[in-house]
Amino acid sequence: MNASAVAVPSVLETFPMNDPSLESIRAKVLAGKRLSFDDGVALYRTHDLLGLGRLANHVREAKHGDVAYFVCNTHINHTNVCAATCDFCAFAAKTGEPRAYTMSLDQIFADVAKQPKACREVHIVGGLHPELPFSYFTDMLKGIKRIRPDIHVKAFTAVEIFFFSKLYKKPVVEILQTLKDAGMDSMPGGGAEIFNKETRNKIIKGKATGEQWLDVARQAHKLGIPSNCTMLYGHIETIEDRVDHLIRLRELQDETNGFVTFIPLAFQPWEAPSMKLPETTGFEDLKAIAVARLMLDNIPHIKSYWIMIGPRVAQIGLSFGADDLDGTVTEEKVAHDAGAPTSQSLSVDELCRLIREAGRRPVERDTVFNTIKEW
Ligand code: V47
Repeated sequence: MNASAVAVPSVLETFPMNDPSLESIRAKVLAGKRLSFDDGVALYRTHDLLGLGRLANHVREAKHGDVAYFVCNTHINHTNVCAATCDFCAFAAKTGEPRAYTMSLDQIFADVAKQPKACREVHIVGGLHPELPFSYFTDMLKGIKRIRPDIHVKAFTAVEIFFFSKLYKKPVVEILQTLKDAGMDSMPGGGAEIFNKETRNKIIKGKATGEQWLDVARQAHKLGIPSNCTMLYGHIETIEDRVDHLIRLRELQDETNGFVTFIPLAFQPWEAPSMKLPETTGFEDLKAIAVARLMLDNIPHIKSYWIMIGPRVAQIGLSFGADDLDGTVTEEKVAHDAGAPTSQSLSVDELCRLIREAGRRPVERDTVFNTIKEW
């Protein structure tokens, strides 16, 4: 700063919090200090949404200024056949059910081939299919790279990797290395749900535990495979479960620095098989984004996932801690099978409009946040 310039105090420094229980957190945020478990609980409990937003926005702007990111991407959900039973999941089907499907490799390759040149990322997630050979996955990756060597393949959640390790009787590290060699560039963050064992066991049968999910992510990061992370909220989890989940992600990130983005996933209840619960509210969705930004001080990006919270709330999320809107997202099935009322995709123009109206600068990125274009 030039010697004669006067430092202007930020909004956060100037105005006290409406909720006095947030005052000590404000002091920590201004000092750049790490927040505790109790701080996380206080943030979730507050009704001062605007105060919470101010705190989160302070951190968001310190990290990313006025930029908001998006990616031109597409989703491939190669199979919905799944050995696990998750009460919240309307996507999964058992073999033999009329709605069960598995895409052939040729169908997958045709889907990739029809993507415009501007598409930078293919996001691949499927059910835990107990009968596919491992070569289905390695051939899938190699084939996609043959068709589009320039496209980033973000494929297979930690839950799928753990399942492959059991099914094909190979250590996780070997599965990861083989998939990396075949073309897997990074991993999506799904399947984390909620780590707390008691809560997880009530809603999930037959898939990786929280510890196993974290261990796969750890091993991936050590092999140089970056990944995202998620938390499913708005079901039976408690506030303490949510804070515990965020802190476990933060601890792993201290160890590996391999997480790129955190995505809060709002429970989509409409077609969920055995969870009759209301949809999340705008208040809860914005809190999930803001608390994540404040607790996850070491994870660079927080996503406002318009597919699950709708473009209207996602846009406001850009002032509550989020710096990314995900992307154009064609062909998404997990949320839409659960009845998500959002559209199947947004155009670049629509994403840019949402971002500009929120007072941010739209920047198109690749999966690992290299800038493709400032719009
Ligand atoms: O793994 C399943 C969750 C995940 C429901 O990494 C549900 O960039 C809400 O992980 N309501 C898939 N959530 C989505 C996902 C994701 C999305 C966008 C970007 C990235 C990324 C990852 O959705 C599943 C599961 O955790 N899920 N059913 C439901 N009814």
